[in-house]
Amino acid sequence: MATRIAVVGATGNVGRELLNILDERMFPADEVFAVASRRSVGKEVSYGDKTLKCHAIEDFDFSQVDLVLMSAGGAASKEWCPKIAKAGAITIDNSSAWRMDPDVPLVVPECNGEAVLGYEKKMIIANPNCSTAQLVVALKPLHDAVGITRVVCSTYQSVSGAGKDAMDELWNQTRGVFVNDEPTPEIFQKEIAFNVIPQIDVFMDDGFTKEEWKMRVETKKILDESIELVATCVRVPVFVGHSEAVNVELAAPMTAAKAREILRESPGIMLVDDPKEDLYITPKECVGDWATYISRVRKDPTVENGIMFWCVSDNLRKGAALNAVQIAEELLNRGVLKPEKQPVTTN
Ligand code: 11C
Repeated sequence: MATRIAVVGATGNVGRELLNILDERMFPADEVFAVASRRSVGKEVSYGDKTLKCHAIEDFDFSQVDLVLMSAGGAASKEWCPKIAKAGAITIDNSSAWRMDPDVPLVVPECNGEAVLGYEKKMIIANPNCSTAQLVVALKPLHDAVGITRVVCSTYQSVSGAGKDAMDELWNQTRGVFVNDEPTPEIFQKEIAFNVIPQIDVFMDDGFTKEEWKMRVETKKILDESIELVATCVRVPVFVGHSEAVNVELAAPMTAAKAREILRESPGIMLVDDPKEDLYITPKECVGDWATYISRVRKDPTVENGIMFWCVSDNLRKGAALNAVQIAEELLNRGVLKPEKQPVTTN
């Protein structure tokens, strides 16, 4: 297969990042198309120094591409991924629609890159939820070293995870507080400006939210079914960047210094950890970046083999668009995709 790509959902938060990251990482695409809903037809989006005009998904001929990077919501993914497969292209899907399908690999390249080869069954590869992606990058090296038995995670998730309208809601409510004209919540269940909301997605029968359930089942599918995980997911008034406070129980003892050494050497991770110098990372500092930042690594003295840390990443990048492009790179490195055009070389 060549490397002709369609980015579906090209006008959304993640779609725009997909185009930025394809360009930044110099992905050897033979051709790139921007695809969106009918109301976005003719809208322009940037791809490096080029401008692409959006095509309507209903009118787009998917047989002219090899790879689709899809970020248009679960309903669109459910409907379109099988049609795209019939047209002969692989979809890397950002929604939750296919993640737990046993015939669809769920991939974070730092953890299970080889799983991309399972694309063949349905021609779909799923991208995990943003809060899962950064967490498994951090957990993988500790699990490889001594085994993880249990994880307790509290998240502090930015509003961009809920889309562009959610970012506008935070902006308008914040402004509204100062001019005494606060709009009522529409996207979030409660006011998000100057507040935190312990609900992301719907509540399930056991009292957990769907976001908390996703973190549990997706971590198991990507890393190891034996890992137990509970999460409390909280929305905070931050535009971009998800943060997580993570408690890990290990199968064998490990010092905080050893955990730092392992994490420092591991792919996808930047360790920034010197509390005496106030060195730790906040969401504002990770925006536009590729890394999963880890800070405040310490021993949990309340359990036998416990390690705690703080983990921050750009949810639109590692949590979505960057991970999707890394999956495409895995397909390239494993020979599933082969660019037709020769890269331009200059002497
Ligand atoms: C949020 N994590 O921050 C969600 C967004 O399953 O892909 C991503 C939802 C998903 O609101």
